[in-house]
Amino acid sequence: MERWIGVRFRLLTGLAAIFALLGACSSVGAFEILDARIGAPKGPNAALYFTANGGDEDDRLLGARSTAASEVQIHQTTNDKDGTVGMRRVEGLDLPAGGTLMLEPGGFHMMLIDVERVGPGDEVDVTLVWENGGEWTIPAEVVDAADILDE
Ligand SMILES: [Cu+2]
Repeated sequence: MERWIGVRFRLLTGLAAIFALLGACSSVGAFEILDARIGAPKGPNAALYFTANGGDEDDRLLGARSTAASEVQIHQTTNDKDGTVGMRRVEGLDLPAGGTLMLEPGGFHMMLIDVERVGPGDEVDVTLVWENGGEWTIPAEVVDAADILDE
């Protein structure tokens, strides 16, 4: 009897933990996406940043799309020797099992090309395409670009 209670309690605790996780972030199956945010665009393009925590298997982010943009590309911010800041397109980004992939200012970002007119407080759905994890649509909040750079 005591043992049965112990097992049942553990099961309930596990379920509670799973529901807490689901409520806190976009987490399906093995890995999770946190803190998805878009810098409010001042021109035709906008940058999306997020953190992805890997699951049991290696994965790779292959690309993305959004109904709010004509195209979504993976970019890396570059710094030339003369101090010029630019960016280049990247084919994909690895998310190792148990590892973390961070898209943040000065590093990697997803570039929303020809994005709709959106401003702080708006939410944009972006579908991320993973090699093993399939397609995930996540909501990304549009925030003031200055707030992102201040982080
Ligand atoms: Cu870019």
